[in-house]
Amino acid sequence: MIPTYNEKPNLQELVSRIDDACKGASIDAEIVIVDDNSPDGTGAHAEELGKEYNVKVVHRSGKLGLSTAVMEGFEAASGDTLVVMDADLSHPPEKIPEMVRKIESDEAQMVVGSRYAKGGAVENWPIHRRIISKCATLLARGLTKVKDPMSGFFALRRSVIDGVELNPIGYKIGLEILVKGKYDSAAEVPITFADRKAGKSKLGASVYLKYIDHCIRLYEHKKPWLARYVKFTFIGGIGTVINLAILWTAVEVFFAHYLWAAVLAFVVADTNNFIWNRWWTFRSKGKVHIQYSQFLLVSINGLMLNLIFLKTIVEDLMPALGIGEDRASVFLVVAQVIAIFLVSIFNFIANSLWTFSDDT
Ligand SMILES: Nc1nc2c(ncn2[C@@H]2O[C@H](COP(=O)(O)OP(=O)(O)OP(=O)(O)O)[C@@H](O)[C@H]2O)c(=O)[nH]1
Ligand SMILES: [Mg+2]
Repeated sequence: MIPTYNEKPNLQELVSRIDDACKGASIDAEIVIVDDNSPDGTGAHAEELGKEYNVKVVHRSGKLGLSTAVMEGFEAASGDTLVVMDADLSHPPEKIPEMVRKIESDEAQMVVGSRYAKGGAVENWPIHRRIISKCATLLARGLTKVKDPMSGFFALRRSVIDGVELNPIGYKIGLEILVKGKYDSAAEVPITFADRKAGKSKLGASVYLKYIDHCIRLYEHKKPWLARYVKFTFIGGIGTVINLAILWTAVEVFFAHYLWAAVLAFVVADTNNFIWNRWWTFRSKGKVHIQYSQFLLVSINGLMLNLIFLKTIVEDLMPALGIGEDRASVFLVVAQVIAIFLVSIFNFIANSLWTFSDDT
């Protein structure tokens, strides 16, 4: 299964190396090329190669993305063991037999051609690309034990994706299958990843952002509560900064009473939290005004706890400890941070179970 977009200069070598490797290992391979109407004529060239090799070409109308190309290739392929690789000669076709053997002996149902397994390597990558790749791999750590989950070179038994809903927005379909697929064990075969032989890279900044978004969604799929709690806390953290900034400004600059300042800080920060949590944390599509009321109500209860806590600190604890005016505002801020932390746990549980319950 090879997705292609403007890969004409690489195709002849790729197909003949796959053919050699498979014939050498007595593997009866069908090469499926999914081309997105490449302007350089990759599609027609692939058809041409079909005269000499066992190549099936799927033509799509335009550049519809890597993941959906792979998914269409799965449908078009007739075999039971599927191998996905890039067309740019980054992935050594000579490793295909080893990967297929692991699947067919049932040692594993998913096999990744791995740059980061023992014996794997990357050739000629500039330092910034190595760092980006390592960071991206780190981000996927909690999703799978595979050391190179971002690899675009992988093999699987068809049953792994049978009935599994794959999200085509993801750029890294291999990672998606590792997370959602049905398999008992995944194995890695070390590969030396060569830089693309010819043609232009399709990597850009938006690809990285899409990857981060994809990872977050996969975490949500795998550990929904943990993922939502982390997002809720992250937004809460930003809300806390907003809250503290307003509290401080109101008290220090406008000489407001600290309780009124806390109320103002609460309303602004809470509205901000609501918007982000509804749209991002809970991806909710419920009725906005009802949810906003519920969210506020939850938060007001939280605020009650917050104010009782602050009042106790300021009016009982501080005089008892003999803390004077000079250190009062520092103490107040510390107390507020602790209060917000406790309240955030209460808020998360209440909003999950009540405000956004029908969407989660
Ligand atoms: N059909 C199809 N293939 C695509 C599309 N985008 C990328 N590809 C192919 O997917 C494979 C991987 O893309 P690459 O551009 O090599 O991405 P990369 O390996 O992350 O980055 P570079 O090797 O630096 O270019 C190649 O075979 C591309 O031709 C697409 O939108 N549609
Ligand atoms: Mg590549």
